[in-house]
Amino acid sequence: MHDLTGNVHQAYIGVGANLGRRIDALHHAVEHLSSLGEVACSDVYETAPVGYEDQPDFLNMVVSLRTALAPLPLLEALLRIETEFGRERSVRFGPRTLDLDILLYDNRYVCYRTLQIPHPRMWERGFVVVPLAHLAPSLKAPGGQSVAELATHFRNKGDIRHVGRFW
Ligand code: PH2
Ligand code: MG
Ligand code: MG
Repeated sequence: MHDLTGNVHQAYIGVGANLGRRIDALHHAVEHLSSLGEVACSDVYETAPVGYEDQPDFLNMVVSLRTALAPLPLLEALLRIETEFGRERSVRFGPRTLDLDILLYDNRYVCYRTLQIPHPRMWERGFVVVPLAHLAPSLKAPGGQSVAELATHFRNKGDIRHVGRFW
């Protein structure tokens, strides 16, 4: 899988699931992301729903993906992985069997109609920042804090519970 340059890019993918067998969804995600490049996985967290609150708790993790895919082909590949797992799109922020979001892609800013990178809400979401801190603790968030520092503000509030390391 190569972009026009053949270079490898560092992407971080947010993974979430809150319907059906949630751990199977994460397993499906890791297996298929592995076919797009080299992966490294954060620990898994169980998190209270953010945004639309009347829905089950999520399992969340972040996957580091080193891939030659450019942003839009990567997005298309992620949507295919979601659909293969039976994802249907209905309520925005609502329940989903599998959600794969591109959080970061190198140091790039991308703004297409269908894709914005960095993910526009990632820094305010503990379910993203806490697992990201496993993979990229010293990366700088927009306010200048490291991801590790930012993660401490979200931990220990009871809405982000450590489940364990599966991969
Ligand atoms: N995803 C959303 C909306 N709310 N809440 C949690 N805890 N975890 C998610 O992955 C999540 C959410 C939209 O994608
Ligand atoms: Mg999402
Ligand atoms: Mg999504």
